[in-house]
Formats: sequence, C-alpha cells, structure tokens
Amino acid sequence: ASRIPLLAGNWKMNLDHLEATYFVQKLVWLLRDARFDYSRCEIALMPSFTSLRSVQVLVEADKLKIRYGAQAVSVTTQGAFTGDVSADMIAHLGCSYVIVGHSERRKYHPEDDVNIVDQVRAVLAAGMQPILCVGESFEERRQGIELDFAVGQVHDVTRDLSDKEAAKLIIAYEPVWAIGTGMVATPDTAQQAAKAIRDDLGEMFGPAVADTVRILYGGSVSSKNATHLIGEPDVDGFLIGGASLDPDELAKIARLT
Ligand code: G2H
Repeated sequence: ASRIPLLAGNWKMNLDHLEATYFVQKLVWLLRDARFDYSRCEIALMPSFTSLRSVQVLVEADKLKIRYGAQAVSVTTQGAFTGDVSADMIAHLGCSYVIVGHSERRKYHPEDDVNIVDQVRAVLAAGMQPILCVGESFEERRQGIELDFAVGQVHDVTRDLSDKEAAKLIIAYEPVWAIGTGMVATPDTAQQAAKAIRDDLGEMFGPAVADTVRILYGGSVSSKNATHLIGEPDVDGFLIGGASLDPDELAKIARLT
C-alpha cells in the first residue's frame, strides 16, 4: 500500500509551552543531524492546548516539516461551554490532527460513543483528520473477544460517515492493557487487530477507503519494539505516549520506522 507511516507523539498532560519549544528545537536538530527523510515517514506532535501555539510558531517560523494536533475537542462550535476548545480554534492554529476517544478520555471524562461520533464530525468539519482510538481492556482479551470489541468500536463510531469522510480517518489501535504499562502487544497481535479493522472498513466503505486509512498501533511503543511492529503490513505507524516525551527516543523511533 502507498500509506506513509505516521508517528504521532501523544504528550498527554506533559510539557508546558517552554518545554515544548525546547523539545521541538531538539527533535528537529536530531532529525537534521540524522538526515531524516520526512517524505518517508510523517512526524506529528500532540501537545496540550497551552503548548500548541508555541509549537505552531516554531513550525511556521522555521518552515518545519513536522505536523501537530490536539488531544481532544469540544463537540460544539462556540458559546457558553466553560473550559472547552472548539475544532475551529484548533484548526486555526494550523493543526492537522485531533486525537478522539483516547481510553484516558473515555475513562476520566464523559466520552461515550455518541460524544466520540460528534468529535469526529467536528474535526472533519474543521478540515482536520481525527485519530480515533480504540482497543480492548484486559477483560475482553481474557474472554477472547478482543478483535470483535475493537472492530465494533470503530464500526459504531464510523457507520454513518460518508466514504469521503471515512477516507480522512486515522485509527489508533491501543489495547488498554498495553497503555503506559510497558506490556507492548506482539507484532502479531497488532497486525491481527489492524487487519480486522481494515477488513471491516473495506466492508463498510469499499477497498479504496480501507487502503487509504492509516491504522496505528499504540501502547508502550519504544525504540526497542518499533522495528518489529512497523514490519507488519497493516500497521502504518504509532501513537506514542511515554517514549514521545524524550526527543532522543522519538528521533530514534523515527529513524527505525
Ligand atoms: C497509549 C500511548 C499513547 P504509551 O496511550 O497514546 O501511551 O505509549 O505511554 O503507552
């Protein structure tokens, strides 16, 4: 397939705007030093809302080839929603992506499938691409229903999208038991889930859409396990948490991908 791998660093609630500025400068310097080929692999950073503007300023001033996005979005466009940030506000900062439905958001915020569908729609309407996170917990894996569960999560959120909208999706398969635990999925497990999700997208939207959508793996990715995971045909990159907070480590993963 002609899908360019995507490395998306999910910083979660880490790195304030000064640390973000330092991080981007160091990352770009490391990649330049390694003669990194940005046309071979795309790099995107997902800072907190307060750090996004700093990243934008650097990227625009130095015409950097890295992309960036947000970690969540409001489902409404504007008005009396204290503490919320709209998709247009995020898009106007030059963001390419928004993470939607990360398991930590599903756990700590009232994000259910309806809200997640609305976030996906809000991101698409603002001209950005959603990175939709799905994945089973240990309990579903124990019961042996992990593939049905992850496929079902994608299915439920995407079924009312048009083919054109679906082609803009990025899916991140993140088994909950692998998130921040150091227990990374095996390449085989990641491949099985990515393939099951891609097959279902093919049934819903046809082969062209299924071929276009990038499916990432997320959960304890590091420079120690990235090479084997990216070798799988349906794994198109990574959503990286902990390891994306260290520019040396992220640059190393980029070189391996
Ligand atoms: C999963 C992942 C990034 P980590 O949440 O989204 O985090 O790589 O720390 O497991």
